[in-house]
Amino acid sequence: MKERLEALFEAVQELDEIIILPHNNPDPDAIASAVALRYLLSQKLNIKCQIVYRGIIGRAENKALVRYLNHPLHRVNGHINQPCAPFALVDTQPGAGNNALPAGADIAVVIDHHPQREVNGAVNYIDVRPSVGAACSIMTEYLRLAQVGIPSFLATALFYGIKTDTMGLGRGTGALDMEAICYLLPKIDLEALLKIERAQVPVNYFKNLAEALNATRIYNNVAISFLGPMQYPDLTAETADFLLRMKGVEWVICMGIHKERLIISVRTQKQTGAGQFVQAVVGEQGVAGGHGSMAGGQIIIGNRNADHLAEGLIEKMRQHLHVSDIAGKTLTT
Ligand SMILES: [Mn+2]
Repeated sequence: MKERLEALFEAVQELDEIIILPHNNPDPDAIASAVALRYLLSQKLNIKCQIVYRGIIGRAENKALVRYLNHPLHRVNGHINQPCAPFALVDTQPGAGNNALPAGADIAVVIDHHPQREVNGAVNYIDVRPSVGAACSIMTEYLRLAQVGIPSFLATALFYGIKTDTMGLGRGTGALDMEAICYLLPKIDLEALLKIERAQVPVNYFKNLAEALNATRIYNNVAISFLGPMQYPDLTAETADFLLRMKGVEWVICMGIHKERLIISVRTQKQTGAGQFVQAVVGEQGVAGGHGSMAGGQIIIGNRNADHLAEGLIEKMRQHLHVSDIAGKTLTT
């Protein structure tokens, strides 16, 4: 374990500056692991770290988290032009298609827990552990190995990252996650955590929720909801999390349109299969990936009709989940 930390430090020790890049539309695991890496590298090696991301932090809880952390991430539009420092990717990888990494960029570090991608080009240091439930658990391990005291704000963020990425400390939680949780728990600011988790939502949230429920169709143990145009891209993830609580439902798929993209979120009560499922359905049309029980994908709509595109995908999903013969039931009428 200690070798991992030494190898990480060796990979970056010559650097004065590093750009930390989480995946697009970063979730709590991506946000907190980016902040943790910045804390580690700046405290131990005095490296200047800037965290940048593409997309939108839309979910009220995630907005509350970045407020609590004092807005540590800088948003970039489109691609990052002329990067002046090498990148450190967290909760994503080169080739995953869900980050703003410019082509040909220098990559110093990759720390992730998604299935390993083939890497073209040189990366100084790679730590990809798909068996771990959250990137925050890996970052907690590094901080502990480096004997950096974890301040309460960071412990709170890391804990929340693990909690959300493992569906409330349940699914996909392994030994390293449990170790991290036990270590972080006495350090967290419970009041702040509660404020983040119970963040107040805009009035529009309830309109979105009503529309999402109206759009949901149930096919035996499968719930599918096509939300149409959305105000922020992680609304599909939020809705899918919510619908998975429905009795009898084992699979949830939520789709919606954000700007030029069709966004897909998949959740399942099963321990495995969500990542493969979304990859099989999306195929060459876009990018997709994820873990055993939570996954997602995106397709650039281009000059296609978005509704037709979504209908085609729903057809394919129903076939994959063996519910193509089942008539969909509405939820609200
Ligand atoms: Mn993650």
